[in-house]
Amino acid sequence: MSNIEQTLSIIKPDAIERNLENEIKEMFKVNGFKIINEKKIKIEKSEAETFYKVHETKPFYSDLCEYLSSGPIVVMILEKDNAVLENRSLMGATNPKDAEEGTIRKKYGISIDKNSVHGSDSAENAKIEINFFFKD
Ligand code: IDP
Ligand code: MG
Repeated sequence: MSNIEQTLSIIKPDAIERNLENEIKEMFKVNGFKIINEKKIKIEKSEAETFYKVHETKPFYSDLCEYLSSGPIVVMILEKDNAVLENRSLMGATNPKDAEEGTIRKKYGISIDKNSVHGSDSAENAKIEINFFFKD
């Protein structure tokens, strides 16, 4: 049975800065994702704090929000069968050191904080995150 879903993906500042936007989008496309909507934006730290609110008690929260708001990012709505899990698997582990061959983070990630991409971790959070960036 098919389970077409949408998920939110972000190409983070470290990847945009290294001009990896098109290569990363290509990885999504060859892996069967459709880019339904996208925009390149720069967010305020306060917006990053709202977006990453689930992590507010973590020691890295402030640095994480500082980082996500440090430069341009590309936010995208990706669509595919089981998009949420499929995207998590294409992204690879949070720490690029632990990411498997063929994943985006293995290929492009620099470190646990500069790991090139964000992806929603559940269908429920995907809806919240898509709504956060694409309200209308
Ligand atoms: P995810 O991006 O794989 O879903 P999360 O645990 O949701 O990982 O963490 C959100 C982001 O916070 C990560 O992508 C990474 O950039 C950063 N992060 C997670 N754990 C650490 C850490 O231990 N030190 C520094 N940054 C971290
Ligand atoms: Mg996460």
